[in-house]
Amino acid sequence: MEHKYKYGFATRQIHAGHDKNTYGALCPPIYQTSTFAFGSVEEGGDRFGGAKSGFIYTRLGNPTNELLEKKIASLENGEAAAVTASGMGAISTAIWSLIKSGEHILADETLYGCTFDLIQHGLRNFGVEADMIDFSDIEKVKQSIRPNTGIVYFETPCNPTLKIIDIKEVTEAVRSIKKDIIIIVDNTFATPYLQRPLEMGVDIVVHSATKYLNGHGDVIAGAIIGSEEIISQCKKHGIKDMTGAVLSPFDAFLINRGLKTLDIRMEKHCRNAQKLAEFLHGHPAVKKVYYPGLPDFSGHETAAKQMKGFGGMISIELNADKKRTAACINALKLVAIAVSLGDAETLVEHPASMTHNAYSKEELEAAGISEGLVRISVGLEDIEDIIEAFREGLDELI
Ligand code: 4LM
Repeated sequence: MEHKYKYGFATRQIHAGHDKNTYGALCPPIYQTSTFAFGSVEEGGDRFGGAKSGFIYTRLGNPTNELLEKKIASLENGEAAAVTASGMGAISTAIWSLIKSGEHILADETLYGCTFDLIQHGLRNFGVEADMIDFSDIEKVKQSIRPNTGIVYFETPCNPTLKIIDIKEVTEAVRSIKKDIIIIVDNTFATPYLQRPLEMGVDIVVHSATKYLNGHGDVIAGAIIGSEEIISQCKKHGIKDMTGAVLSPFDAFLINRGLKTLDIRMEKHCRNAQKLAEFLHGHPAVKKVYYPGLPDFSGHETAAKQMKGFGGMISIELNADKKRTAACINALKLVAIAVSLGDAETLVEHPASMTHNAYSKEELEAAGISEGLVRISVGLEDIEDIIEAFREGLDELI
């Protein structure tokens, strides 16, 4: 896909979507309103009927949210975007808007736990079939496409194992079997600064904007990016009638503010994560480090090909049983024990019992999520302090 925007990434993350409004405010105002007054009954009818453009009601559209949508669409190099009340709001809106009962979803088996739960358990109640397989096995992907497959869905890097899926390879393989499948990629871990799946042929990118896009840990939000046609369907049908997952304009304002520094935040997340991963790799208490920036990591080459940097997420397995692993994490200084990711603060969590507890024991095993796996969202603190915190904790295990 050609880059159709005039300015570079950093310029767009600051300016895109903002027309400086009537008063010339440098920072866009927050249109914190649920409804919009019409000049007349006829005008209201025209707006509802589509004969006249204009805002109606914030569930159907809002100027603050629209600004953010233009910015995110621009950063992902997409035609349009819809912002939502959460990442799950984005994922469920996209899927509900585009799948029909009797159709089939093919998804990678390593996904954020709630997405896994939605596809593996939730959608089945509505007659949507699902297969969850390992997308790094491209022959298996091809064999698993059925005549009724409507959506192909994956994350890369995957939550929480950082598995890397070759976006171009999967997209081409899927299209070689069936052209009209909608391919959705969750780009939360990478962000558009590091990776732009629409440029590699996918149809839709979804985000938990709660994470790096906002970057400050004070908002729950999501985004869907794709063609005008798809986004219009997600807005006019999905958000408006089905999920109602509309973002608060105040939260849209915060994400717009956070996005202005996305590139420099991601650069530091990547730098810090690389240094921490190298330290952990050499520590005797650590059995395995999952980080795409390590040359011996299985997805390293593909990540180097399709990403601009290796991201801020690391997972590790320790040379310790569950009890000692927990004790080690509990004792860490500076680092918060919390789910979520992409904040300024370094966070650690235990996927098997927290973010991925919707997986059964067998499903965890198939997805490569061991009982001993610990996930780290490397923050923006001084790397020496982050490393020191882990050194202190891990040295206890030797
Ligand atoms: C977590 N993740 O992993 P909302 N897509 C991905 C995610 O990691 C998440 C969502 C969507 C975590 C939350 C507790 C790849 C969430 C869902 O939480 O609905 O904004 O995003 O720690």
